[in-house]
Amino acid sequence: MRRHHRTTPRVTRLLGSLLLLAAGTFTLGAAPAEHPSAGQRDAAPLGGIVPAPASVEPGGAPYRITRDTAVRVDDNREVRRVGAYLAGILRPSTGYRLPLTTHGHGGIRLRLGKGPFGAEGYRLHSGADGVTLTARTPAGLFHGVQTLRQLLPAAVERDSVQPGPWQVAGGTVQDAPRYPYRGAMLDVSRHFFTVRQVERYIDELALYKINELHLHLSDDQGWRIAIDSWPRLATYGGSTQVGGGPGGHYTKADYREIVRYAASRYLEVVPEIDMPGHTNAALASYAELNCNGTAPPLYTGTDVGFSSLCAPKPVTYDFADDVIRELAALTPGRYLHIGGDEAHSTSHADYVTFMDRVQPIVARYGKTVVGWHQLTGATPAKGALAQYWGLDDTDPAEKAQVVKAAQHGTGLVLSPADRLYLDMKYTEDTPLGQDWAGLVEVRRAYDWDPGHYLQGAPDSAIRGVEAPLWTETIRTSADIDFMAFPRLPGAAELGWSPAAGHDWDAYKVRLAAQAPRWDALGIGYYRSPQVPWPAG
Ligand code: NGO
Repeated sequence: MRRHHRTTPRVTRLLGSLLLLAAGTFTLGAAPAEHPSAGQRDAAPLGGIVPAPASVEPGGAPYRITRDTAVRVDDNREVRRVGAYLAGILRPSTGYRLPLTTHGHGGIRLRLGKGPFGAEGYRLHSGADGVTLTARTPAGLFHGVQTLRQLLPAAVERDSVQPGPWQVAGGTVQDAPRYPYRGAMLDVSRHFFTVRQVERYIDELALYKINELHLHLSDDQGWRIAIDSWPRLATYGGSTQVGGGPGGHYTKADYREIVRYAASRYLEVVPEIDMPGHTNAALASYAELNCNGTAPPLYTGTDVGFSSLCAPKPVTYDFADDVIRELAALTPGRYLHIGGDEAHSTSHADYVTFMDRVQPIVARYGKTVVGWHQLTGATPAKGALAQYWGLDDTDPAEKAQVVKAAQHGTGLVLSPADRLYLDMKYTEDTPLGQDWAGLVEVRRAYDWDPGHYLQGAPDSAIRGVEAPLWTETIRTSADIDFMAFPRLPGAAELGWSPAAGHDWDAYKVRLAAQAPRWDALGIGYYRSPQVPWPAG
């Protein structure tokens, strides 16, 4: 692939941003040389987006969306749906009709076509006559739409009519992700989040081309998904949360709605039932799941590592079978996450027995196992993914165990806690979050390479990255936003953009340019001093 934009000398860009900063009139975009006219003042230069596209060839006349613009789609249900989604974003702020049509020419065109796009890539071509997005799949078109969104002025995100002009820089973007797994996790157990709150987060994730939503559905403090064969899990086990609030759970209809909404944004839901530890909510709901036959009380604290399912008891596997069967039936996605972290109250032998018995259940119901990387201390099933959540300085022996599993075919999703845990405080003054893995400022979250993180792990084993948000201290959507922004877009870029273009100095300028968009979307964020935010 050609890399015109990427070869822009770094020094020039850096100098450009410094000059802008010095002038105190920071405008959107990384490369001032690409800011020719006043009408373009507020629009991003081609490529000045997050995550950075694989290749950008700026040039030619820009395209301006006007009241005569139509959104032209292939005569295909899904393409039409992506077109309707795009029009839904553009109509309120432009005030234009933007009709969806399969006829005519010019305007904004969404088409399926052949090309080097892979399953999720796209090409965006912008010129005087229109913008054309081409992809092999609707998912590719959807990601292309996110690029188009970011190329338009931030005011396009507002829900009332704005002045415009609505101009897209001229040129061609050719784009495809580095990794197939680009995830975010939301812990809905420690604090419960409603369907609407989850959907809000999904929309935020989609803007950055994240394609996996991992839901941490059970933990010591709450069981959040209705299971018909074990109804007390949700009705009793879900009846509280950290600090003792009312908790809550998803009915099957709620969960299906989340899955449907995620799919409409091209995200796959990865449900997690954490086992055999982190199970107090289940143990409290059913006495027979406990080795001693006695149900403990519900738990609303934040300690970890004290609970365990009873590996020697047959009923444990009936339970696991029922839960996995019902959850798999609700889940169109490929994966089912079985946790496996911090089983400190389970002996190693019991842990291995448990995983040996539970992993085949996941396979029986047609899903692929994902587990936290402690799973590599047992025998990961064929095709399983292990999610690494250690630190840069985790014990080399523990890392070696993960690397060895990767060499034997286990796929890896990287979530280093001192890089990608969105619940870590930014600084010691951050009012929310924890600091057990250290403080994680924006640069630290971005500035590492998933391809070279675990020495010795084969390239083919690295399936991608995931940014987990644990919610011991997180209660509201505003809390979610503050911890996710601005670190989440960095995680997304690590998963999407080519390693060759990774550059903090260029990234922080593109990141800063996102802030007016977050303002327009009502997303509050941490104004890290490491990022050259626009004034105001
Ligand atoms: C750990 C622990 C979770 C905590 C989280 C808080 C994993 C995989 N297990 O991560 O239970 O909520 O840290 O940062």
